[in-house]
Amino acid sequence: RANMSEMLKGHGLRYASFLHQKGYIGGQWVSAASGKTFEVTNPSNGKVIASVPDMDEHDAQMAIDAAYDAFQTWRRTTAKERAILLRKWYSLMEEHKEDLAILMTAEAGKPLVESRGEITYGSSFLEWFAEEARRIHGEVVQSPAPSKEMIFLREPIGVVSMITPWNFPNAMITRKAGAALAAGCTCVIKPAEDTPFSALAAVDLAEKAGIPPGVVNVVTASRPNTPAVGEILCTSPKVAGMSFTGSTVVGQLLYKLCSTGIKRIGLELGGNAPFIVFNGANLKSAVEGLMVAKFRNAGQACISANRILVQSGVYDQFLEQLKEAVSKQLVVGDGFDKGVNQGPIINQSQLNKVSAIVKDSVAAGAHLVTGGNPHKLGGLFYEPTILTEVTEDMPCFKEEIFGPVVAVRKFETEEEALQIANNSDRGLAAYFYSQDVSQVWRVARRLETGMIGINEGLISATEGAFGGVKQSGIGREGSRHGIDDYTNIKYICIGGIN
Ligand code: TXE
Repeated sequence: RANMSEMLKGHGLRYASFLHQKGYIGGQWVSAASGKTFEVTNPSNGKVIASVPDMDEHDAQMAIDAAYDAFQTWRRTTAKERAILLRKWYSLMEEHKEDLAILMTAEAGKPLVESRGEITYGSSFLEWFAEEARRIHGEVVQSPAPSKEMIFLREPIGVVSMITPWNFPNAMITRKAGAALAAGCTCVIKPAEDTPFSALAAVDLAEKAGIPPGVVNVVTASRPNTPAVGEILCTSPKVAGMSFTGSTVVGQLLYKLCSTGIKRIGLELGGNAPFIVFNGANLKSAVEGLMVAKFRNAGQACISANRILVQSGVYDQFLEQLKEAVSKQLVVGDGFDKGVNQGPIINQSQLNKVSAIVKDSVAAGAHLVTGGNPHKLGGLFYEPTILTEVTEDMPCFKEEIFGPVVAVRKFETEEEALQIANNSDRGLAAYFYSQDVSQVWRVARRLETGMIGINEGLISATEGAFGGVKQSGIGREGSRHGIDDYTNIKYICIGGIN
């Protein structure tokens, strides 16, 4: 650790104390009861950053107990009190942005500019939900009889378990925890095993902001221990709900586990976003939009553009401009190096997945325009890749690639584009470029996704309602709707009024 914190200091880390090597339960920084730990590595160079506790279901139960006890008092705080604490947490996160970004780049490999951007995005949820906390209103509705009054109260659901992914290790925590705390819930967070330090550093600041012990807890666990931890987080009678961001297959598993206790569940799962460029579109802005929607975080985003559909009238021109942008704009390397804008793939298993998708698609007849191999830097780096002549049955169109690979297909008519776009069991995001107003509405209405970017490649925003349809998930995060998963409506009927 000494070496690593020295190394991180070299990158500008001010407070080595942010590199927590303990879990956080009931306001205490704790080891696993078993004493076991696991190592976390930097995906840019494979070096060990430090170790964190390898907690199991017993540790998770302690965290649930702490959250349950804390809920009894936290639920009775006023919205204003909670808003003040959330705002304090937000300010501290802003103040320590650079340190948080350094930790994130070290464990997630993201270019430092992107890590800074994520902390800005992540902390913005705390500010947003600080404001929303004071606008969680009940309703008084018209009753069917003059002798009755009917009231709906909005109450916090209780303890919420949160399982979060490695691709946005800060924002996926604040987007959930900000909303939960605003509503009066408490939580137990199980961050991805690749990126626990961002979670622990965020919670360090929650503690410094004065958020009471037990309101936010973090349980770190290795892959082998994760299923048992996940099970207790879904099935403990003290848990009221689960909020998960990750793969569809794990989402399905957690959904099943939650069904036993009829727990509330929010799921943000994988996508397979179509990105459609129609004849007449502004090609310059379409290419710019695609570069952001595809290559941000090396393509490791659930709203990453996955299936690129280009109408025949602009196909050749678009492809030329795309090739130029890919060859000129992308600099692959260690996220700490200046000018780098494409970091490594998070781990070997994800790199294998990306490689296999490209290989199998090429074997099935896709044309490799550029890239298609591990990058010459070695390790977990992959070349920016363009595939054309893609068909719908190829892995690069059927699966979520989650890597820096653009798969392009030509189409003739709007109807054909819509059919291809909707021919997926996922429905998270879609993008399209068009200058035709009536086409804009037609296509927006017919695309079967939870979110659509029209002439825009960057749709994530605190104010936006983030979520999918089909197997991409349930519920919405961010926006004012982000609170809904964390509240119940209690209906009260008062009779005997004369
Ligand atoms: O996801 P996992 P992985 C997609 C993307 C990617 C694929 C696999 O396509 O290539 O999923 O990635 C925890 N019980 N997305 O394997 O396993 C795990 O510890 C309880 C999309 O990394 O779903 C981590 O905290 N928890 C996505 C979290 O689930 C379990 C982001 C996500 O990991 C568990 C990530 C279990 N049995 C991947 N198994 C998005 N929506 O942005 C794993 N986990």
